[in-house]
Amino acid sequence: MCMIMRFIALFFLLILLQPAQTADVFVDWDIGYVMVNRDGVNTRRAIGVNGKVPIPPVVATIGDTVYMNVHNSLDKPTSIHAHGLFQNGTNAMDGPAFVTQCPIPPGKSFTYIYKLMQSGTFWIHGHTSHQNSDGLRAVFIVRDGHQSPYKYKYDESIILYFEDWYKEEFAQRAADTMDPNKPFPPPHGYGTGLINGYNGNEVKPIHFKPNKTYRIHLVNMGSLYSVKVSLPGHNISVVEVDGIYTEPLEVDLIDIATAQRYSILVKTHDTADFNYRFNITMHVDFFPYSPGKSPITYMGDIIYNDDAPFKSIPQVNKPLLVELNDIYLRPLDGEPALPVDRSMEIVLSNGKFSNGLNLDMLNNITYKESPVPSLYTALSMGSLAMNSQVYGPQSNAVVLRHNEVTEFVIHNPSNLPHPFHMHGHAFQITEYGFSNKDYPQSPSPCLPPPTLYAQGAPIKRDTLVVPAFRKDIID
Ligand SMILES: [Cu+2]
Repeated sequence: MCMIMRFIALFFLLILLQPAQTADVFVDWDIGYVMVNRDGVNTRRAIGVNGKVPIPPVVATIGDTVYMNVHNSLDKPTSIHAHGLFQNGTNAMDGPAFVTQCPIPPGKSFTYIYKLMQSGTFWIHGHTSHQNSDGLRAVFIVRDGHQSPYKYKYDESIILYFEDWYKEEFAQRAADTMDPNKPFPPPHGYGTGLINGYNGNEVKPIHFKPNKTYRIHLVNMGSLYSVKVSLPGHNISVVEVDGIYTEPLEVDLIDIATAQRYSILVKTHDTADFNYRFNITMHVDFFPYSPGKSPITYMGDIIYNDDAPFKSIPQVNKPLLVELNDIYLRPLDGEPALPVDRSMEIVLSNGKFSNGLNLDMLNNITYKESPVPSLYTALSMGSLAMNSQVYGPQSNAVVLRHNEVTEFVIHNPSNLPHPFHMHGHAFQITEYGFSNKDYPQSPSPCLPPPTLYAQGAPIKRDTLVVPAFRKDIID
């Protein structure tokens, strides 16, 4: 081979050895009604994509640009939100109707375009009229690129996602819940758990090879139920929450509220001598205890070897379950608690309105969509954009300044736990304690639980649960 040919060969070899370049990812979603039987009992109308429910996960890589073309084949407006993405610089692609865009009318299309600047576990769902609850939801995994700072190694990854499913469509369930003349919770409120899209009673096994490390993406896409996940006989190490990498935290059980996500690493046993089981318990704290309805426990198989017996894990040897709590998690980047520029209180309450409905309120306002998307108001009002009044009396707007650190003290003086989610941000969770706000349902004076403070770097995430009668402080 002459010298020039060698150069050419070397040149081609170098091109082949280049790390994978970022790419364009095209996703086509035709949103329409589908008749499905998801709970094994009832066939009902659901909202699916390209004629399907469940909707297959979307997988991309950090640095990719997503072109998500959405066509609306429903008879009502729709829009799509990628939950957990900051959309920094692409705010108009976030998806909530009348906040960042007008919804997509029936028969029309819209293309969401954004570059993926984060990696981890997310989900994509309808953000108009709670269409997510009727099936319009899919897991969204953003893989790390070659330049990933991620220090944990794993051999393979698995997705486990959870949904709740009901006989009635969401609109019916919401009307019953808001009707003060109907019992709460509504008698038909108990749902069926779905695991990886299918009835939890028929959950497919997880296949493990010996001596490997698996990353399991856990996603709760449900609308009411929290999900407790455990893999008895295996150690669980949490390494990611809501797209934020964490210092590894060993736990026995993870309780995942609606819209929350986790990645866990599981090291498998050295040999394939035994098979195991995993447990998924779905629960809603405000439903009266009724085993088999709430909580509902589903059991799945962990198969190492089709011919091996199942290993029973004796309860006596089991140490006290360590339930995961945000306050014990640390972000991998070690960012300390930010110095606070200003503090605001958010108080949750519930009231009966002149329209006869029972509605929840934040700071005594029940949210109503503005006629104009708030983002458009912000972009068209000039200096008045800093005045919260211009966003409409019931949009309950709070105007934040760029790069200012705002502390939110979120009070939940009600008797129901509530998840809170913030679009476009991951917030630090710095304190967690008993709310001193008056509320008719506050428990009779007894010793309140101690206040917990984050030690060192507080965890950052985009969805947290404020338990009943508690407050959380986030920055
Ligand atoms: Cu979101």
